[in-house]
Amino acid sequence: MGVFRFLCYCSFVIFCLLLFLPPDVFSVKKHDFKTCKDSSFCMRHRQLPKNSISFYVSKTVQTSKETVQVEITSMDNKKPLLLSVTLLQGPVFRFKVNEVDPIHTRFEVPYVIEQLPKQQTFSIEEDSKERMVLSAGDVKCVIMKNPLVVFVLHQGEVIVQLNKDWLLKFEEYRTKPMVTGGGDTKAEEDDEDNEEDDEKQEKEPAEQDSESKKDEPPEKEPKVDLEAGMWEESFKSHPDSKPKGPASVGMDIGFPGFKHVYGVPEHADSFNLRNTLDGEPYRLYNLDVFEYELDSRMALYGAIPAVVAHNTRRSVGVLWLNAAETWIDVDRPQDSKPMLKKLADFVTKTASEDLVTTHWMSESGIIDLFVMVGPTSKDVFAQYASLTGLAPIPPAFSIAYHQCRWNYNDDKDCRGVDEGFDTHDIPYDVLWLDIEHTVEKKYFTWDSHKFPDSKKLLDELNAKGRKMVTIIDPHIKRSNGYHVYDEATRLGLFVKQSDKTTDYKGWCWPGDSSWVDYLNPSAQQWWAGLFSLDMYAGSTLSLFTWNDMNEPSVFNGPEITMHKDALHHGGVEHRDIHNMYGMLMIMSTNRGQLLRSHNQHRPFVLSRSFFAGSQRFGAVWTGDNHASWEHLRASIPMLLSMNIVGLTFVGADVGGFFGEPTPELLVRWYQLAAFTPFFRAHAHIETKRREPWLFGEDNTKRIRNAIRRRYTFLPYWYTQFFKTSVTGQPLMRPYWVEFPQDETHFAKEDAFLVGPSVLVAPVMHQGSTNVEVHLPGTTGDLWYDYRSLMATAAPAKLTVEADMDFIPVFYRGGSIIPTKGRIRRSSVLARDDPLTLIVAPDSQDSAEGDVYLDDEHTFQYRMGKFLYRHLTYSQGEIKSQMAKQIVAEPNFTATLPVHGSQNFVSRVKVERVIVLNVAKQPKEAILTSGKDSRSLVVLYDAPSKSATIRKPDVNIADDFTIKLVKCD
Ligand code: NBV
Repeated sequence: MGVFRFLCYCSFVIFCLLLFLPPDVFSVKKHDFKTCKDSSFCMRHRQLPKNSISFYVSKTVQTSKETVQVEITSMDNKKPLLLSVTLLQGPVFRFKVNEVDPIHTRFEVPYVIEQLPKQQTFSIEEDSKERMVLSAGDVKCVIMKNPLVVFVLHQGEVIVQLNKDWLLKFEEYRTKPMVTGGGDTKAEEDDEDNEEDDEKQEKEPAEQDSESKKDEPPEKEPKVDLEAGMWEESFKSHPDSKPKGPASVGMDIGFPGFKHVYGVPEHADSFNLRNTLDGEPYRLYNLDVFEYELDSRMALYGAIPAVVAHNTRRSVGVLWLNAAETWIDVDRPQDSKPMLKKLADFVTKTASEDLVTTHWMSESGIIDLFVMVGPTSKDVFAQYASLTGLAPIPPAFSIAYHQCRWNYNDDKDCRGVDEGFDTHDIPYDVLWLDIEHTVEKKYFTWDSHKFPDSKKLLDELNAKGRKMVTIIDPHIKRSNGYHVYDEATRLGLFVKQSDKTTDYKGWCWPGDSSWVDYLNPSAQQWWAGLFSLDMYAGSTLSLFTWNDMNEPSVFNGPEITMHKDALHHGGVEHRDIHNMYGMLMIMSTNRGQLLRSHNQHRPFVLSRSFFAGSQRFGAVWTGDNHASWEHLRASIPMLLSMNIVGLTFVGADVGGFFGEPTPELLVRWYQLAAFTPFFRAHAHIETKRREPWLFGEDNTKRIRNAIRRRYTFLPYWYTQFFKTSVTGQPLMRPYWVEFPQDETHFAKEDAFLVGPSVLVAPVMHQGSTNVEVHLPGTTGDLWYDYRSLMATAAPAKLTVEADMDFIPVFYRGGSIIPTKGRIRRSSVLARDDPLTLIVAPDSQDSAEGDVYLDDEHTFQYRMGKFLYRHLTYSQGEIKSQMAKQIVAEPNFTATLPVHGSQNFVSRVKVERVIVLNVAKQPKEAILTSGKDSRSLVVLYDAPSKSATIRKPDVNIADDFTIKLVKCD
């Protein structure tokens, strides 16, 4: 035991040393992480030949107007499973497959579906020997009975097909067979060199019984023992005792008529998912991957098992609700498959020849599949939000700029940085403290030498409207006398080892640690209580939280995470909940922040790990990226992938966490990130300091401008955050969300839109001073250059000059964008500042937009204390009215939770309106608001054709019109 502890200690020390070596020396250690071949269930599913084992409907259990339940039986093992089909409002079809009478209860994911949408009724149009047809309005579900294949149709078009390739595989729990000799464990040596492992595997002849030989794949692949790893499995030196044996589930999901599928974050890969059959499947298994590599399907910190498929006519989405390790193959063959003849009667529209098939494989749990029918992408996003929840409006400070580094060392350092921003006239809202601020990495403590009076520091920053964030990780130092450890031990709130009694132990930053079991409702409650102001000494209401390492990261664990056979509340194996551990943590942290303010103040939590539904609890960042142009480029597809599956408040470390950015890279990073939802600079402890003013006058000016640009657009951002909070629409959008028919941009990932109206085409190549910008749309659509204010007709491809001072940004014709022009130290100080409205008319000389305001930090808006104004422009006349619906979203409207209330007292005025594309100098403008009618001065800039209406000084809460008067 002593030797073991010593060895553990040595490996921990080596691990830590590696972390501090100059980052360039290392790149990702691939062999620390599994490939599909190292994961026995992945192999068992992946090697299933298509159309080899079919299921058939063996019995109808229940049919009602709301649910159909049938028993389905595999030709292979004759064991029945229960398939139930329901239709939810959306419409969303839900398909569940579970064992009929399992020997262990199979895990069903809690907390993600907050409130199930209402069930819809359907009629059973047909129930014959061949098939059962469920129908409701535009949608149908056709269950072909033998072999079992399920089709979802919308308006007569097949949009999703389940089990078309007969890849449905469900490993029922069973008792372990008596093994004579040998065992089935394929223990591997703890080799440093993975190639040796590979060789060894290939040399070992696979033992296969007659049953598995039947399914033997074609000779081309090296033989793999498919029986191996069923009852015990090891990776490197880490055994997995698998007490319940094999329990995996899998199925193919096809999207006929689609060529493009997106989603399943988190991967550092292209936005448009690739064909995986020539390599590894996409893996979802939350991991702390040191120096992650790009263009890779390796798992990263977070997992959302959902995809959206899109073509020129429609979008459709699926959510595979399973929190266990999951792999997804994507097959996009060139040749099309003929439609099943028997189905042809139902198909009124024929999809194109395109077909993308995905193959989902999870280690345990059940199949719980939601098919979001669309038909527009905006419908899919709303349907996804109706299942997994909406991202609430964050406190306004959190969408401004954040300054972080590992570490701001002490009180003096923090004050120095804070003053630096003031001296250099750069706004910022939040200063972050990493792990070094604690006593020996004991979270919820402050090192009193470094921070003798944290409250004073917090209060002084708060006086300038600024907040702080401290890091709180889930690993708790095993140290008697540390209140968090003592209490969690006493109350039994840690995850347990597989022996069920001892607390799970591992190594992390504090050394010997245990992990809080956030699945346990008592642990959630207790954790939340730790944030109360009297429990968290030295904290105030202006201190917020960063949850890192919550995959969870366990330095000496398998793949640097927790053992799968560790046990959670209720005897649930870690294997079942792994991908949602991080979400459970931030859920509890979020609850803690709510509790400490008696539900008065909006929480802010940043998390590295995430799962479907995490959007309800906080923001997420893309982890430890690198100061390289490649990582800058990768940030867009990564953030877009998250945004289209509900995770909207996301960003990447500005400058790159590892390594040293050149000043040019840093400037370009700021310019791009100012247009991403979460905007934070961060750096590794070993990097040189990189506060914005350390790179020479010119670069300070450029970074200052980039950050100020963020502050200028904050009213637009805040309005978008509000709209996302009621509609579930992405904040950062790929072109196809706004231009669904423009196929040329379906794979685009070097430019994006913020909301519907602002297009961003960043500079992401060293030395580049121009960008090729594609302005999407059809003839008649217009775009306006942010700098020159000049209009360009779409569709267009133009080379836009982008010297070091700017990146190309365009306003969409037809929109009105609220901005604020005054420079303050923080967003809070600008709360009552007046607005500048930018009117960018379309070719019909009309535009619309909106602006949302509330107190920016409480929940009063839920009681109707907010303002939501609808702004319109037509033929020289601007109008502001109370909005009753979410507008300016083509094809999508959502009614407000509280109809456009005027209860909120606003001091915000409109100080300027800039109307673009005005052909001639107007004479004046007439403002009318209630009884007030005034003439306003209009300045005209002939080269840009922009008319600036000066000082309307009307409160944004008031109804008003401003009319441009032409010269005679
Ligand atoms: O807490 C230290 C870092 C943190 O700065 C970073 O942002 C996290 O992603 N943390 C990871 C642990 C160590 C990384 C090498």
